[in-house]
Amino acid sequence: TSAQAALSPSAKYACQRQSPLVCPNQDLVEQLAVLKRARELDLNWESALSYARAIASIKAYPRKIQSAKEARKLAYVGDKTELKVIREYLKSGQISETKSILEGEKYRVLMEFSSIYGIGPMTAQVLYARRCRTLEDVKRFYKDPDNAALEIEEDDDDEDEEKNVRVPERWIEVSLALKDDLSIKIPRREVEQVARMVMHELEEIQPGCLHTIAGGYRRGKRESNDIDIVITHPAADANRVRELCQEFTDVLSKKGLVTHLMTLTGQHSPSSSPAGVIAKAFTIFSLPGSGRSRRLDLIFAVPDVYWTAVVGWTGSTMFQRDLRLHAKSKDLKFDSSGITRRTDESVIIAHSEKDVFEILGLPYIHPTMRNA
Ligand code: 8DG
Ligand code: MN
Ligand code: MN
Repeated sequence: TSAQAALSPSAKYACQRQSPLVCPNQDLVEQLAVLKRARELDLNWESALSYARAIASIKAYPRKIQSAKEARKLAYVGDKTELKVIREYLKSGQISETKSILEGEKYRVLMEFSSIYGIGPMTAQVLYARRCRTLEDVKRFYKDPDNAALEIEEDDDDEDEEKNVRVPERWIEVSLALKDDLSIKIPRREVEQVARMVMHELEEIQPGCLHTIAGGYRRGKRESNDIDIVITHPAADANRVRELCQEFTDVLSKKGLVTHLMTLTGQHSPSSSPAGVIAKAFTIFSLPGSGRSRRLDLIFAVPDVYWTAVVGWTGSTMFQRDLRLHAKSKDLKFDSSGITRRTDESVIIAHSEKDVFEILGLPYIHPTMRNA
């Protein structure tokens, strides 16, 4: 089919390429990722995106790159800037700018600040400009009421859904307080354990729910930063989905399993999803016994958008970004809350994950190959 033919390492969109977790050019990719991150932290989005595209393209390339000529053939690698550093890497095994960035103080400080949930590059820059250099400085900064009106954003580029969501300052306080726990990555076994416990609790208030553990876990990452679970119930409408989300987080809170509720959307947030077909709870979950705090994202979806939600929340961010762009090129609109025709806004329902790809005219790509 034409969709199959489009599946190639040099295809335009990341959602048309197989991107393994670890690729033959992994070291190059990691050195380029430092440049990308540094551009993000400098608020140079255009350059960051350009590196992100080059990185995603290299991730899908199935052989070790031997020459600049070979690299130039890849989508988004032909640009002068990228090609120059790749040439340097191929010659010396090292990108000198990457090395100097990693040795500098500013990058290290901004990386640490932006690792706090709720602190994005913009806020990290403000904190740095206000002479914060350690997390202790940041804590002190937020305790001072004169500093209260900081511009705060989530480190998240989910363009369509989350545009208007501001992260409240108390998240940052919570994240700072729990920083030691939250910075410990979550092994797969524990992701599964938390999901089992969560679904067991859910069964008590609403039997018959279906779920998929999404996020990096589903892409095969051995350790995750948080746990993302997409949930539906065959008979739930939009109202019931919102209700369930609310009810369930209440129950988990009462039982002490959820210690903090960072945000609950889908209530009266018009930006979240058009018909309120998705409700989200970003929480902090405390695993009994271990006592360790973990970030847990619960996404409740009506059955009609369950599979688009699963695809959306499986990521990666770049894979999802290109799903949207690819859909747009076909006059469709894709996001976690569904697929619609741009011409008449009619809704197209996907009945499986494969269906999502088929509707978008894409070859199916296994979750472990979506690490663009
Ligand atoms: P990890 O850092 O959690 O280990 O990796 P991840 O699982 O890939 O990242 P994530 O921040 O948990 O996001 C998972 C995917 O969910 C990501 O590719 C984008 C997608 N996503 C949505 N909507 C939203 C949203 O509102 N916020 C966030 N953070 N991600 C969203 O579809
Ligand atoms: Mn995740
Ligand atoms: Mn998440």
